[in-house]
Amino acid sequence: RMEYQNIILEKEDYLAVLYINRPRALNALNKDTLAEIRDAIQNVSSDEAIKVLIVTGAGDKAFVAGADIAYMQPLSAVEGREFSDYGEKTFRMFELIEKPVIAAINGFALGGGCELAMACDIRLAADNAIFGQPEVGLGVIPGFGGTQRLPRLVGEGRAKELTYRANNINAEEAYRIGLVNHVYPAGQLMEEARKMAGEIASKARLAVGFAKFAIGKGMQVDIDTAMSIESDMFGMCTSTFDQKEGMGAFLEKRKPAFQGR
Ligand code: CO8
Repeated sequence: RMEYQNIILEKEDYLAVLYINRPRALNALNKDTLAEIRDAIQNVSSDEAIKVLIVTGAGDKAFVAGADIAYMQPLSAVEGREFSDYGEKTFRMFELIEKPVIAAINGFALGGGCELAMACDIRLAADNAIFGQPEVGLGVIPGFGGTQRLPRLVGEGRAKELTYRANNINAEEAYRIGLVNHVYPAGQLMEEARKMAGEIASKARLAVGFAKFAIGKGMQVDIDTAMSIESDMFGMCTSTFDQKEGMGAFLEKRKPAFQGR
């Protein structure tokens, strides 16, 4: 098992919490941190007990203040392309694991930090969170998926304005434009994230995963292909114990006892 220097992975019961843990650099992402994040996602993915993953930043100031500028400054073209690709593929893993990922955004979510949050399924923000894509002010563009996920989340016009102006926005504005699902007082953020994780974990685990798969794949393809992905996943659900149990419990007017199979 990999020894983590830049992240912390905690597990309690059905929940895993991944802390990006470089508070000295406001949790900025360098290559080692990305490598550890990959390892943690693989760990969570293969751990059957874990039903939900929460991603947050260590300390009380930052979620993630971006990719590490000191690391990127001297990069060559080949190295820059490779670092962008490495980060993109790392964040894509959050979308590909068949378990919900909740970002608990507890401060600065800038550049690569905003991009990390956007790769999660659900975004919850502390009221002091700050979002932005400052890249063009540094002579680069968002390179960890931001040029693609931001327009998908908030629409092309708003994504272009945020990207070209490179201005920061607060949690309230992020909520208004649909970048985050909810805003909570900073002191309550983790409690609310855990509450949501608990609600999700009480449902049929495989159905939640199949729903994530159907939404994720379906959003990338034409509507007819998307519908057939949905019916395939619906068929997968009817192959599970939990579907017989869930519908059986309804018909028998009792609470379901899901087993996650
Ligand atoms: N990279 C490296 N170090 C950082 C970063 C960062 N992104 N952000 C903060 N730090 C460091 C600071 O250098 C400082 O270190 P030190 O104490 O050694 O001087 C420490 O963290 C604390 O930061 P500040 O003293 O600046 O704290 P403030 O409270 O004054 O300011 C801010 C907080 C406003 C968040 C400020 O730190 C800041 O503006 N940070 C940079 C934000 C930024 O521009 N992020 C985007 C980076 S670009 C990016 O993410 C591209 C992603 C795509 C990559 C594609 C691959 C090629």
